[in-house]
Amino acid sequence: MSRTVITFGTFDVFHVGHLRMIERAATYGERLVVGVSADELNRRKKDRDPVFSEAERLAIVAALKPVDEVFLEESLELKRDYILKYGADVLVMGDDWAGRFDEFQDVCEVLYLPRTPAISTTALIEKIAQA
Ligand code: C2G
Repeated sequence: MSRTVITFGTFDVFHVGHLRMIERAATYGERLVVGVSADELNRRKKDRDPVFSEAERLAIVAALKPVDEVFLEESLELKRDYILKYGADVLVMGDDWAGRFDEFQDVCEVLYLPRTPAISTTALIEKIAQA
């Protein structure tokens, strides 16, 4: 049986932690669908604009070898709709979200994978700003 995996993220200032998460997510099925957070959602969530626009972030994620399909994640409240729309069998998230999406266990398997240590978009932005 072919399994569809879905994962979500902003993927701003794309780095190796993002890549590892996408590579590991892909190993749980045959098709990987990635929801990329909209600029507006990011503003609501993090109180700042992403460095790269949603169109740029979508283009970067779509170009990755393990990724079969991308879409714009407009709202955190629509997760169940996205899971059903894309026919996901597995939802993969970083463990910074551990427990937060357990409510979807009735429609798909929910997995939280450990994050890559010591790298983040925020730390990169600070490092670049100081350079
Ligand atoms: N990630 C990771 N290791 C890092 C940094 C990020 O494994 N050092 C993972 C995160 O856990 C996440 C993915 O990479 O699974 C994307 O990270 P973010 O862009 O920071 O995602 P976030 O803004 O938390 O968006 O609907 C939920 C949101 O869209 C998630």
